[in-house]
Amino acid sequence: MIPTITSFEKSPDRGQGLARDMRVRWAFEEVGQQYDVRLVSFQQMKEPAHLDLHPFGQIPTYEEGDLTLFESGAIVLHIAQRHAGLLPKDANARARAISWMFAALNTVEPPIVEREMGMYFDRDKRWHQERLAMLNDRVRARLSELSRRLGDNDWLDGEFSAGDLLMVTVLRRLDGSGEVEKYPNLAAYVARGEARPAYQRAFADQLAVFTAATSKG
Ligand SMILES: N[C@@H](CCC(=O)N[C@@H](CS)C(=O)NCC(=O)O)C(=O)O
Repeated sequence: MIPTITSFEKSPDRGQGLARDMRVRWAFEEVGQQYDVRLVSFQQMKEPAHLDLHPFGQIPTYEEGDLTLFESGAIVLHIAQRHAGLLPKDANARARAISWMFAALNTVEPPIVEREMGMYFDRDKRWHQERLAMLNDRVRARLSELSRRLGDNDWLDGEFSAGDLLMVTVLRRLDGSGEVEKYPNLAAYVARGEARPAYQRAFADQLAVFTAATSKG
């Protein structure tokens, strides 16, 4: 049975691959699993049919037979556990790769998203600049720590894993800010992820959705 995921009908990122379905698409491509995509509008995401799949009314979701999942990290982990290619076979190495998945989503992504939200929603507040400075510091602290740990390695812990897949998508959320570029090894790490054929296929597919939606008007 081919799994079905949900994705934005018209992504607010204009097809830059920053929406969280990109991680899931990339994971599918890495392991060679076909998948279907059901596009949803912002309105549909808040309607009962979608809320049955996703309690918070968001994308992505995953459906396969009688299994429904939400949370991009849980979905990527499920794919990685089902197929070879995203988690090492050795039990300890596998546990470490899963630690990196959590680190990406639980330690590195939160300050990045907090900064992003501040930029979108608080620009007109009188305290915005002061808060932004604090949010930038928090992001920079994480980038500096991550850069130190990555060092000259290609990936975070041995072979490319689901931990790298999630970390690269998280760092990509800083595209255009110039923050990642301050750490050449992190910029090269993101570029290595983006150069993977599986990433490129996933990126092209989500961009095609946005392009089709835009041409329809
Ligand atoms: N922690 C969730 C976050 C999901 C999320 O924030 N999805 C965004 C798209 S990237 C969304 O659906 N936003 C619309 C909304 O929250 O109304 C995950 O990783 O899946």
